Amino acid sequence: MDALIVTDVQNDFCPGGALAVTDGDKIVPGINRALQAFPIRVFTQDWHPAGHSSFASAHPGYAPFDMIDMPYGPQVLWPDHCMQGTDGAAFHADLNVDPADMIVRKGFRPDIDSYSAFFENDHQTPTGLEGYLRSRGATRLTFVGLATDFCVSWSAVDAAKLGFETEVRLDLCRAIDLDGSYEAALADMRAVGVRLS
Ligand code: VGL
Ligand code: ZN
Repeated sequence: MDALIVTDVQNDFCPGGALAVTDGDKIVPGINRALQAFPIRVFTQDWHPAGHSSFASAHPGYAPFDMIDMPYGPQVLWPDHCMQGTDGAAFHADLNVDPADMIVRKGFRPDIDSYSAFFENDHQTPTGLEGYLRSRGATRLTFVGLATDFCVSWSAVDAAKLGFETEVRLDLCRAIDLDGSYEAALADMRAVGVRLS
C-alpha cells in the first residue's frame, strides 16, 4: 500500500518565514492534488521548544548556518524557527491538512534535532512513524515537501534503509541548498536506491 509523506510545509519554511525556502509555497497546490491519489497520508511538522539546541541563538558566539559539534555529531545551527504553537510552526494556510491520517511532530526534544521523520539526528531515537506505517500496511512511500536537502532527504534515506520502496517527487519539493547540500542530498538518496521523479 502507498503512503504520501508531506514534509514540513510550514509557514517558517515558506517565503516570509524565519527559515524561508525559495518558492517553498509553490508546491502547495500540487501537494493538495497529489494527496487524493494516496490511501495513506502522513504530514510532518517541525516542532521545536523555545531555546532549542538547533537554534544559533542558543549558542553564544554562533550565527545562523554555522556548524557545531553536538554529542550526536555535526549540526547546522538555524535561525529560530517552527517554535511550538507559533504561526511560523503552523502549516501553510493553503495546504489541505484535512486528508492527514496522522501528523508526526519532530524536533521537540530540547537537546537533539530531528530532520528525518523516522529517527532523530542521532539516527537512533525513533519517532514512531515506522511502526505506524507498518501497522497500516504501507510498503511504498512517496515524499514531498520542505526542504529537499534536509528533512525530505534524511527521511527518504531512512525510509529506503528501513526497506520501504521509496520515491521523492522533486517537483513537489524545494531545497535550502546550503554549501552544495542539494547535490549532496540527491547523491545520498540515489546511493540507497531512492527513486527521484
Ligand atoms: C528543516 C532545517 C531545520 C526541514 C527543519 O524541514 O528541512 N530544516 N529544521
Ligand atoms: Zn527545525
